[in-house]
Amino acid sequence: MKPTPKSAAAAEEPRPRSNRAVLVGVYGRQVSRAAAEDHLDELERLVDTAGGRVVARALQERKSPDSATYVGKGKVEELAELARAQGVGWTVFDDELSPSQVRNLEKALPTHVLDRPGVILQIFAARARSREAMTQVELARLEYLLPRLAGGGESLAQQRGGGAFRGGAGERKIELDRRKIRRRISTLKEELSRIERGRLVRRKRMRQVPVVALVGYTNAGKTTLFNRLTSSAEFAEDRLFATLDPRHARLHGVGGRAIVVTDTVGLLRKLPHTLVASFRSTLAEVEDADLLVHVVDASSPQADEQRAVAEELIAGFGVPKEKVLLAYNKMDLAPGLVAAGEDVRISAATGDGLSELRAAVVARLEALGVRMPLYGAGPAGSSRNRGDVTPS
Ligand SMILES: Nc1nc2c(ncn2[C@@H]2O[C@H](COP(=O)(O)OP(=O)(O)OP(=O)(O)O)[C@@H](O)[C@H]2O)c(=O)[nH]1
Ligand SMILES: [Mg+2]
Repeated sequence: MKPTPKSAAAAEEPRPRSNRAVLVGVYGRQVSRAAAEDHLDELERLVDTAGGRVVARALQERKSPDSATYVGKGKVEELAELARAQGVGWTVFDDELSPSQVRNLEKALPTHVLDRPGVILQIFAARARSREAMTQVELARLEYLLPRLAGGGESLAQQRGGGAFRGGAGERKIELDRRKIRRRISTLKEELSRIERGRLVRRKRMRQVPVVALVGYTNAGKTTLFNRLTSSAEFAEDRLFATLDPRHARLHGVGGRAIVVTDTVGLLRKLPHTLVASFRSTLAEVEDADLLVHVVDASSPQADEQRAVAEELIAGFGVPKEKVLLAYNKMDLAPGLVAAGEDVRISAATGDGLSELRAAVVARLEALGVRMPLYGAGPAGSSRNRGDVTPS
């Protein structure tokens, strides 16, 4: 796009240090208006989780996103005016922007420019706790950044400081040296495969015990359920991606059978490809599990879509259907829902349905021919650990 005098001016304006954000999406041939609204709702939660404050949303009807500016030149000018009027620091687009779109938008808007994968990367960066997750995040960010470096990409580079919305980080200009970044990427990859090898060794040692992985859309209640099933106190909160590192613990209340439960990172639509690739090893937990409990937030108006997105990702990991048990969670908020067949209705918050879930897990593992060793008559048999399947 040839810069108009107006957009050239925007390029020189200082970009405000503000966490005020405007969300931008498009609808039209492929995406209905209602679906686009839902996606913006989710983007708003993502931005909120990342520390931004959404002050306005713009939905544009187009056959498809504009190749130069995503929304088209006229709309960009409107967005620039809105941003000036409202002191907006960030314009956040609901889809992944191409490097040239980022460049054009940064020229035309007096704000930083961010896209959905960029927001997700920020959240992952802020939440990663283990060395593995931190390495994965850094790798994903650099791989995301690299193709966007050719001129522009300024806002994206600044995200490296972590938590762009939280201010401060945006001020420091980092050196955009492709060669250095490439070198760093290969170092990180080596480091990751070393960490991964260590994990494989540990996993081999645990082999005799079947593993049940809790999977599902972010915020479905996996960690809350994990805590209930294993009596641990992991961090669960009403934010997206509360969990970034899988945890393992013993499943309680299954009559002394040895079963390990693992909590996993939440799934999400439009998950950045770089992230999926880097998190392959974390998600390998999913491929390796003997059984998946797919947790669905039954109270969400988007429950069906979230379930479909998760199912597609799960199928993409190569997991056959028989290995997935569906658990409709938050039934305390959605009492009307009727689950079909072997699906289980639960409330991780109140504990309702958990004994049925435990029984269903054991039954399905048996049906799959998975051996569940019994813990010996060890002294560790507290009544909670040794409780039977039926009453929880
Ligand atoms: N009412 C109700 N709320 C629930 C239930 N289960 C979980 N929640 C709430 O839902 C929110 C998300 O729960 P988490 O357990 O963190 O969800 P998660 O699936 O682990 O989320 P990520 O780790 O972000 O993928 C928290 O505020 C929980 O308290 C439930 O059965 N009923
Ligand atoms: Mg969680």
